[in-house]
Amino acid sequence: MMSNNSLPTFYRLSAEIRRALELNLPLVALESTVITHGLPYPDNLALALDMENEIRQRQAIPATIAVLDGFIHVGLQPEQIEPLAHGQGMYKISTRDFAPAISKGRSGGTTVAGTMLAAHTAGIRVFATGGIGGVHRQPSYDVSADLPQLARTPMIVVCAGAKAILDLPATLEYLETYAVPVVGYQTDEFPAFYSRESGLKASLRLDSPEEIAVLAKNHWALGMSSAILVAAPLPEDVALPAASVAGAIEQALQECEEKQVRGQQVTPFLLQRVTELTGGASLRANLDLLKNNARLGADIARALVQD
Ligand code: PSU
Ligand code: MN
Repeated sequence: MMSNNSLPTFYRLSAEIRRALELNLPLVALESTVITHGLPYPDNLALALDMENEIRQRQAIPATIAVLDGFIHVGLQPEQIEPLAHGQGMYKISTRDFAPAISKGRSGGTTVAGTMLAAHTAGIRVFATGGIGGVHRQPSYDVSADLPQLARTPMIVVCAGAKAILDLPATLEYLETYAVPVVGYQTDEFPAFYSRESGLKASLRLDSPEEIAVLAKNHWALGMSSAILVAAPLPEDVALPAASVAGAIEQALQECEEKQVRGQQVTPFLLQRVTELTGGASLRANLDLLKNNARLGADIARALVQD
């Protein structure tokens, strides 16, 4: 169990991560539900390794987080990422699912919420992902555990906004209520994952990693224990027009309702259907924005350890 300076026994930090924490080197956490449930094989495997490389090229250290045989791993070897990418028997592990996964010795990918919990416990302050979960448009009550975790975890989370499968205005209202500043990175808007615009405003615009680091330090100096959500629009050359994605989203939502998909299957079902219905362009956009966020995460992590 947790004692002074030590983690619960079911945590496994790689030697590289332990050393980086001791020396206060820039670290960027990465989630793994995007590997197990978010992207098809083999793109998911290539992507996981590419994100790590992008972070290393920017003089930061990647900490991919997953649960393997009931242990929470922080920092994975490529041979530990491989079975996650194959996906067979892999659980989707959000905050609710940690204790069951640990108790039963399961393996799986950690969601944004799950990754935040583990990364924060390990002492990591920056996390790069693709899209966060949020308030769903339907079924009638479905709010991702990502939102309450953002409300209670002092970390910087870099994303490309949230997919328009969600109720984006309600998602932003939730973040406002729970004191999570939403930073538009080099934009005034909250981006909508495949599209650079949503028509909704971010809380503020910041144009550099250094300004984001200062904002985060001020936020936490105020006694706040919530996250800073940095929303970076995906690169222009891979962005899809919002109108071209809207039809696919409507159809996916309708099928979700007809098939009565519920609980933790809702998000993977919608993501997969939207990907199928929009074809290869959306997959390319998804991979590019993840790498873009990894680079920004590394730059923010470096800014955060300076001074
Ligand atoms: N959005 C994406 N891709 C993803 C996810 C969300 O565009 O892979 C994953 C993330 O891991 C996120 C999770 O934390 O889905 C949210 O699932 P739920 O809505 O069941 O909380
Ligand atoms: Mn849900």
